[in-house]
This record gives sequence, structure tokens and C-alpha cells, in this order.
Amino acid sequence: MTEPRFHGPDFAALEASDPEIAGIVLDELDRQRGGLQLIASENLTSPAGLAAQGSVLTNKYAEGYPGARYYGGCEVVDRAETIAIERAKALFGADHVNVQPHSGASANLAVYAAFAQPGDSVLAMSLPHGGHLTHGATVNFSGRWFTAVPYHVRKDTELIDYDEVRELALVHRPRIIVAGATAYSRELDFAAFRAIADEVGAILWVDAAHFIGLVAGKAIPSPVPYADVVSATTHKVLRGPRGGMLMCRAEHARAVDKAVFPFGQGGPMMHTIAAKAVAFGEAQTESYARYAAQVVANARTLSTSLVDAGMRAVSGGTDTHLILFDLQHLRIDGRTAEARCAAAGITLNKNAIPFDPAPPAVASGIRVGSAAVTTQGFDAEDMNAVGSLVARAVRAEAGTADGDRELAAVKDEVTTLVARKPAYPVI
Ligand code: DSN
Repeated sequence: MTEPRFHGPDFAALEASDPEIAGIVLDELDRQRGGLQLIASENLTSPAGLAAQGSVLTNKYAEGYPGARYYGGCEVVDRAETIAIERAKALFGADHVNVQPHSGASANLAVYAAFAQPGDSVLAMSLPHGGHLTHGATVNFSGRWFTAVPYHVRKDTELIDYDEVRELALVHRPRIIVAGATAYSRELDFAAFRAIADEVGAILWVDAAHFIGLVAGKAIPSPVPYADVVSATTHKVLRGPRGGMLMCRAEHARAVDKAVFPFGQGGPMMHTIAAKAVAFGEAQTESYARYAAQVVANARTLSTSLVDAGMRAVSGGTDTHLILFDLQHLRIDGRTAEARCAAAGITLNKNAIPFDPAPPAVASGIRVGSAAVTTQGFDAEDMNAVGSLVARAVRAEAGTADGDRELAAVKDEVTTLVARKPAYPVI
């Protein structure tokens, strides 16, 4: 009989050597399983992906790229990175892929490094209207080192104002135009962005961090044919490990690779890259395509359910995995709603809405997403139940006897709901 190959320590080893940290891991598993996870940027990575990430590949230094490393002994991890790249190229139809960025923000730093010089202007969605810190916020490197020109959504439709994007592009002649957001629930018009970028000679960068998993599952159109460069994360709808990636046209391959390493990063995380390969493999399956379609269907059901319960969906609904709700007419701010939901076992986040009169730490809205609960197998009936529970929690006045009773009742129902379709049922 041959001995089984050692593939990494099992959880018992952690429990034996460091029960304190082992206990935290188990507590977090209980937290993820015990409540409704509605944060739009989160998901439940597969057990196979977790195994790859928790593997001995973490030990290897591999500065450089497959076949051209600055360390010996990279022949095995080269195989993992090459498979990750090839799977991503096939999945997205990209000319060139870089799977080394440690995070979405690191990937975005590399885009600036590849395509712009400090002081250049960059046209991107305003953060309060749904953009991202790395799209020119003053507290971020992007706002400090580049001249950010923000575009907005229209007040009447709450959809991106493409006329304003074009007008600003003609006035400011930006080096880069960014399409992408963290709190915008509608499909982006990549063709419109491309036409504007071509008119002013700008690079079109699509930050697809939020929705790349829907693109992988063919649930929404792909930005790859339109963009010079696409940045993304692998841990949101895509359901892989926490990390980033870049895709670009062949002509930009060298600039993008040099911007990731050596400009922005040193050694790549080979364990995470192996887990990215696992996620890309999983995303090539029919069952993943069904998952991605269900994520959108579930977000729409949740949106309808909460609108029926008296909330206002920003832009009237969703085409994706996330929805933004304006709570102003309920006279409940986002911070209060987030806290009430937390007390009921529902995890979501307060979020600024376009033209928000409240400061970001309070915010007038909440953002919800369907990726994690869909991974658990939630269907339309479950999402209607989720909508009703969220609506009850948001309205329950914590600190009053009635409110606390209601929050406890909602929490009981949340516990029953998630127990029927638990996260990680096989662990
Ligand atoms: N922080 C992420 C989100 O929640 O959308 C984006 O980086």
C-alpha cells in the first residue's frame, strides 16, 4: 500500500498547536453559517479553492513570471500560474492575463503605473455616486498622485450620465477613462465608454471587480472586447480566493506585467494563484453559468420584495448581483439600518446613495447582494423571505421593548432559513 501524499496540514494540526486561532476560524465559520450574508462584495469560496489557498504553495518565492523567475525551484508553481492564466484567457477571451495582483486595489495601482504618469487626469465615477477609492478619491494614492475628474449619475434616472462623461472627456482630455463601480446596480454601456475614449484618445479601463463573476457565467455582457485593460477581483461573484487580476489587449501586455512586478509587488502569492486557477476552472462549468444567472434572478427578486416592503431601489432595480436602497423616506439612516440588521443576524452594509445629504459614516442607504446566499442554494422563495426579514429588521426600533422583541423574532427566522440551506454543508 502506498502512503497518502502529504498535501498540507489539516485543521486538527491548527487546533492542536494554536487553539486560540483555531477557535477564531471556527467562530467565523459559525458566523458565516449562522446568518444571512448580504454584503455585495462577498461570497463563499469553494472547499477546493480553500484547500489550494491553505497549501504549501504559500512557501514559495517566485518573483517574475512563469519560465522567467528570479528564484530557483519554481518549476512546480509555474504550472499553477500557467494554468490560471490559460483558464482565465479561455474564460474571458482575453489576449493577456496577469493573475499576480494581491488585491483589486493592487491591480488598480498597476493600471495607473502601466498607463499614466503622476499628474495625468483620470475620468472616473464619483465615489459618492458609486465609484471606488482607487478611482481618484483624495484619501487614496489615486487622488493624491493623479488629477481625478469625477462623472456622475443623472438625478432623474440615477443612471450614468453618458452625456456628462463625454463632455468632461472633451474638456479634460483624460489619459484614462474608468468604467466600473462598487455601488451601481445596472449594466455599463461599454460601447459608449469605448466611443468616448476613442474620441479623446484615452485608455479605456474597466474595473470589473464587482461583476466579473457574472461575466464569467455569461449572465451579463463582457467588457473584454471593448477595454484596453480590465481589472478585477477573484473573491466576489467569481467565488475564488481574495485577490486581484488584470486582463489587457496584447499590445499592453508588457506594460501591464511590468506594472504589477516589479513596480507594485514583489513575490506573488502562489497559493492564492493556485486557488484562482481552481476558481477559473469552476467558472468554466455549466453549473457555474446557472449559478451566475441565479445570482441576477435572486437580486431582482430581493429588489422587488424590498420595494414591495416600502423601500426605494436606487435606479429602480438591478441588472446585476447588487441593489442599493434609499431609506430616506422611512426616516432611517443607513448606519441604523445596518446595526438593526446585524442584531437580527443579517450582514449588509450602509452605503451612500447618489446625492446623499448624509455623511458617508451615516449614509442614507443600504447595499445588498445575492452572491453568497445564491451559493448556499437560495431560490426565489428564499429571496422573498430574505426581503421580508430585512424589511422587518430595518424597521424594528432597537432599544425599545417592541423593537428588541421583533429583532429577536427576525433572528430566529434567519436561523431557521439558513439552517435549511447552510453555507459549507460538507465541512
Ligand atoms: N470594498 C469593496 C466593496 O465592498 O465593494 C470594493 O473594494
